[in-house]
Amino acid sequence: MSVSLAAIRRIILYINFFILFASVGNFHDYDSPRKSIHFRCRAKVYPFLVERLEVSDERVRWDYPWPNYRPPLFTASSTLGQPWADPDLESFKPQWNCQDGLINRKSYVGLYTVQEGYPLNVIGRTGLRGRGVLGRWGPNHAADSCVTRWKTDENKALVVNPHSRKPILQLITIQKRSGEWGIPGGMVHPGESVVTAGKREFFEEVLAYEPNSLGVLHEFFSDGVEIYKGYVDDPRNTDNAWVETIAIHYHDSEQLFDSITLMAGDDACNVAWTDVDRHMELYSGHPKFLREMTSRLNAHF
Ligand code: RP5
Repeated sequence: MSVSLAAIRRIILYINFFILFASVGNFHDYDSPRKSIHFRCRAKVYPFLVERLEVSDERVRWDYPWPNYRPPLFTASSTLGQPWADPDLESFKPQWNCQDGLINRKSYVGLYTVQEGYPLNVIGRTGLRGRGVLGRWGPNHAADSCVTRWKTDENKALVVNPHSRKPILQLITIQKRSGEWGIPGGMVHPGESVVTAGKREFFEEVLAYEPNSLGVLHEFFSDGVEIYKGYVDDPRNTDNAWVETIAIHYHDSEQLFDSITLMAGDDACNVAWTDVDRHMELYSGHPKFLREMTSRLNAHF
């Protein structure tokens, strides 16, 4: 049996992500927004076993003086020459902070600084320079689709949490190949709208492009509510490249999903309805969306 170089590279990448996520753990402090927005992207180990320079909470902000700050530089060779990735900045001069042809290089957070030709992370230091494993310098725009339903018992009655006395929401989650669970989503393609990207990723990862579900869900997906727009505490972020997203909430109040079989596809290896509460462990900055969706519907959290 022969194994291709690409397959070996892929396996190494998954192992690296597994080590990364195991070392990061699931930190989300709902009572300390400042910490929870820029925590995972300071985890020591980065894919390919690159190590970040340690950045303490008070040193995150760029205006905190740190004259000798010179973190390691890393841009994964696996991203070089890919159609979804920017070229090296030596020869490539993108239009920062604006719509650059089909690529949106604006940040939802505000204007970011460009220093010596490199965009600076709009939140602050991460302990790593370069583009890491991300495709774009500056903001990498993503879209996330949060699909929920009420949890019901065998008689179709709402299941209520005995402590909060509020009904329990269930959310469609996918398991990434790294082992972590998250909300279906992915990067916005050049020229694509965020809403279209969110739907496309959902159909790829949750319904494995099942064509019959498209018709049933067409109207459902025209009725979403934006619950988050901004920076994501993604473990892949660096000082010069970071993820931002728009998360859209779709609630299935008409039990449309009762007739739909979930089937993991694309980069998801499992898909499931999961009960929502504040202890839920989710990939990247996704725990942030849980509070919004539960408070919108006055559900248990
Ligand atoms: C997360 O990474 C975003 O919220 C989005 O879900 C995801 C996009 O990255 P890929 O899944 O496309 O790698 O930070």
